[in-house]
Amino acid sequence: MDMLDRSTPQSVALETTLPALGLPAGEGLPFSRELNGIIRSEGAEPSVIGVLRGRPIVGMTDDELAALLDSRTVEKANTANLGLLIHRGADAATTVSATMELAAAVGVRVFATGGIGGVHKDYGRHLDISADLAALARFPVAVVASGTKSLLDVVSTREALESLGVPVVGFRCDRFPAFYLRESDATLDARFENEADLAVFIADELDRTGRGVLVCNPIPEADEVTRADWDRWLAEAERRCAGIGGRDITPCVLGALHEVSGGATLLANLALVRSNARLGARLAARLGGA
Ligand code: PSU
Ligand code: MN
Repeated sequence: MDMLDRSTPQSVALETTLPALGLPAGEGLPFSRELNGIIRSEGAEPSVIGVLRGRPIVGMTDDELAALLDSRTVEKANTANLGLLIHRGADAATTVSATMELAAAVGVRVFATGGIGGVHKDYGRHLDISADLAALARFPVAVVASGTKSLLDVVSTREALESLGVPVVGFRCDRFPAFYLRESDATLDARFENEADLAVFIADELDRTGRGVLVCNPIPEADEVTRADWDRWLAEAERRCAGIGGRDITPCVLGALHEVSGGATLLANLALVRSNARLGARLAARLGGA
């Protein structure tokens, strides 16, 4: 396969579904530049991952990312359809699962994002479980995230990770975070206090198992949303997305939340991704021996 690899030993993978489909139009590129700056300031290297005209790229330039974000036909790629989109020469934004697969293919071991996909709530329709969960059990990448999006069934998502045998550890937290909220009812396998110790665990665990690790970093306290606001916003967002399913449900609910909350969930989303990029960079700098 024709793949462009610009990774370095200090690379932090970044996904393209977030800028392409998770943020309002026009905000993806400036935010990506900001993340790149944060990662470089910590001595690591940003590696934005996506697919342009059928070619996977690890370490997209700003111009390449701009082309992807401008593409009218951008598709959302997970591990199920990634190969088909490559085969068809498509433009594709990679989700957590597809980003992990491409990162692992070139040996990138750290990936920072917002929240992983998971088990959707039961709206009385059918089962919907993100490919992100199985990817964590398949690819040797440490994913730094603020748990799973609180619009999902958070406790079932945590249980599914356990079933898949994925270690779920917290950075300075005791409970599985729920994206906009620092805590959920679910627990973690361990708490880590410092980056050096966490980096050693990650290196050993990825080497030992060839599988992934989920590193949970809760949203900064100052940016957390209140439980009461959250419950209200989610109820309204779910009403607006009634009848939508499959790969379109997450972007729909995220977009509706941003509107219903007057932009508050968007600010929270950006804040937690920045924080995860910083932690990912510190880990990658240590893993890469910088
Ligand atoms: N987190 C965000 N915004 C997003 C996503 C996560 O803050 O847009 C994306 C990620 O790419 C994740 C995907 O992998 O949503 C999950 O989609 P699905 O439920 O269809 O697997
Ligand atoms: Mn799904």
